[in-house]
Amino acid sequence: MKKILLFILIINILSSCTNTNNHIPEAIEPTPTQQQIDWHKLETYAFVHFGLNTYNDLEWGYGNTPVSTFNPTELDCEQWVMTLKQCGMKGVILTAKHHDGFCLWQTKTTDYSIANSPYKNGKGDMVKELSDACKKHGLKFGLYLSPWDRNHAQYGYEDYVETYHKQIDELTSNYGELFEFWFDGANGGNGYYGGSDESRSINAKEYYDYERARDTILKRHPNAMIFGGTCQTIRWVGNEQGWAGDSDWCMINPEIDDNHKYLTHGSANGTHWIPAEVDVSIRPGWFYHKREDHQVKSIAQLADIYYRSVGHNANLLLNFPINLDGKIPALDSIRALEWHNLISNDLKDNILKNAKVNADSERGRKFKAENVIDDDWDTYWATEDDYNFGTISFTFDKPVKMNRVMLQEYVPLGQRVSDFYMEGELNGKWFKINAFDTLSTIGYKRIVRFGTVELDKLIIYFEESRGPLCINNIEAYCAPVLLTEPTISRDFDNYVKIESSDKDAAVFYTLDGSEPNENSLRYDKPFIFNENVIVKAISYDVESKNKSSVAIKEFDLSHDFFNIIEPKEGTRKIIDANIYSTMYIDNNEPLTFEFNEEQKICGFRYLPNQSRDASRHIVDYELYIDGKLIKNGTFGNIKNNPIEQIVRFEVVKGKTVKFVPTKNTDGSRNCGIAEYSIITK
Ligand code: FUL
Repeated sequence: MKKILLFILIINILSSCTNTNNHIPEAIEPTPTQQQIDWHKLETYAFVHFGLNTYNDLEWGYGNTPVSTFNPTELDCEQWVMTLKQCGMKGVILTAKHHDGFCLWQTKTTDYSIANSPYKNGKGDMVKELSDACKKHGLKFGLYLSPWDRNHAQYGYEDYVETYHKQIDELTSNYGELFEFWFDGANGGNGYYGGSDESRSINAKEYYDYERARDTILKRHPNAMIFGGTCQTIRWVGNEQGWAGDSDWCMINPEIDDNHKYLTHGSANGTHWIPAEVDVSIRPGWFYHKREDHQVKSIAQLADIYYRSVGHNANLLLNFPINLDGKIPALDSIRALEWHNLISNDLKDNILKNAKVNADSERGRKFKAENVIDDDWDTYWATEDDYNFGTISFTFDKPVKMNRVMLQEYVPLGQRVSDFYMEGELNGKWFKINAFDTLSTIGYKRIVRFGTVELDKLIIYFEESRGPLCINNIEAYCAPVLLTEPTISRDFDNYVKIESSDKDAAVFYTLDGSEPNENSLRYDKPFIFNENVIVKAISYDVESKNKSSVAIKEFDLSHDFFNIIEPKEGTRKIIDANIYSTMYIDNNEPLTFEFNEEQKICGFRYLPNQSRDASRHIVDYELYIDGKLIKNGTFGNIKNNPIEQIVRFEVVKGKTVKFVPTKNTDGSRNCGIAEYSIITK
């Protein structure tokens, strides 16, 4: 019996030597830890920024804002958690302490904390309240603890480092499991520092002793990811706008100093698996400001962020500022929910499910090409040794339409692919599929977007890879056309542009004030129009015949019809159609337009600077036509709501319009104007 068994064993060994096909492909280092693999699978989770800044309209509190101002009256962590869950978020990270040093938990390390605020008579603990809500509703919980502390008297000295580590100790001991710990990169500079009111600088790499922090965190939370610092397991993506590179490796080399240039794209030669996390706020600011209520990101912007973060091999950390009531504002919740529904709907029916799959190289049945559509994350298609390339095709019974392809590499064996492209075949004719961005890397997940194509065969060519291909999943979808209101703009050269957020949508418009429909003018490229006009436009799906709501934009006579005679300089900024470029003029300094010929003047439009944290908006003004005061007034809520201000009055015939700002929102010397025009119709 023993002899027979030995014989079978030898046969097996021999056959596996001759048929390399059944070997698991060798891992290509670096590879992720199991914890990192689990983190990749989270894909989207939330940030909440909340604290003293919220109650003082600040982004970076100086460290001296009175604790007494922290007083949420309707705080509801369960509302946050339930909202975030409904939006598909897998976890939430709270700013336990921001740069101002204010601590949201019952800490023994400082008096600058919730314990000395009116909230629950000093008995509140935000870290506990949120972690309890997370436990109750099944959301993961993480913490942001700013290393920079603008309140602490000893910041910059040894004592503060001890305090900081005690804070880490408290936060990692008392609040249950943490899935991520966030060390912000902003460090040193001016601050209150216990009343010293000075600038202090530190060497972040050495000062904070991140190694000790890592040991404390991982001892108690072995599954937690660490963001930032010198022992990070995930990396900042290099911007706060919501995108990772279209080429994005999970690897970087933390040993080299010039790491910054690798943040967005990673590096094929990176020595450590440190994948990118994309952090971005649903509003311009991280903290809540009433003045940003009109700037919650649109569904189209959020969808783009999703495809350029999760779809670019990164995780998305989407921030929700908490408002003064202590809630996620309704507008933000609704927007995020609509966005989640949109993405779920885009990626609902996988067209490849029933396709016939073929590949030009397979490592054996265990690694067959069909594994990419079997819904099992742990089975994958792998090519033979030395086949660092390969082709896979999907054939359909009848023609299908698609505009998204999702690909995943089996990352436990390392990230490999560095170049690929796709073709379609319809009725025997081949065509290249033109993706919206460059196709190079895949990694944990890559979603490729392109204009809808019809095909009966999809073929993907993997041109280059760091080793044999290991692809565990490929899906394809036909996302419905996104029918959002088009954006209408006119530039300095009078070109009118009407853009839909979805390249598959048609755009129809009118210039006579009538409602646009599919029989109106069809937009194909920018056109010149320098007179006053109302443009109305819709996005339209030719196939379903569905349309968006109507976008309306009014333009006044362009600068072809007038000169700005004072001030002498900088006036281009107010007619350049750029909502961020801003001209500043002193209070009581006139802005004067002189028309080429007499006009029927009946109002004006003023747009304050739309940049994040912009200030010095005009509050009070006077307006003269041919020397006569026609109107003076106040823009009541402009500080909180800096949207376009439109003022209309009875027609006055004239040639010269003098607009004089007399007071701004800040009580300072000058006023900002991003755009300005005169209504003559
Ligand atoms: C930045 C900070 O300075 C911001 O205030 C915010 O917390 C963001 C998430 O990180 O670097």
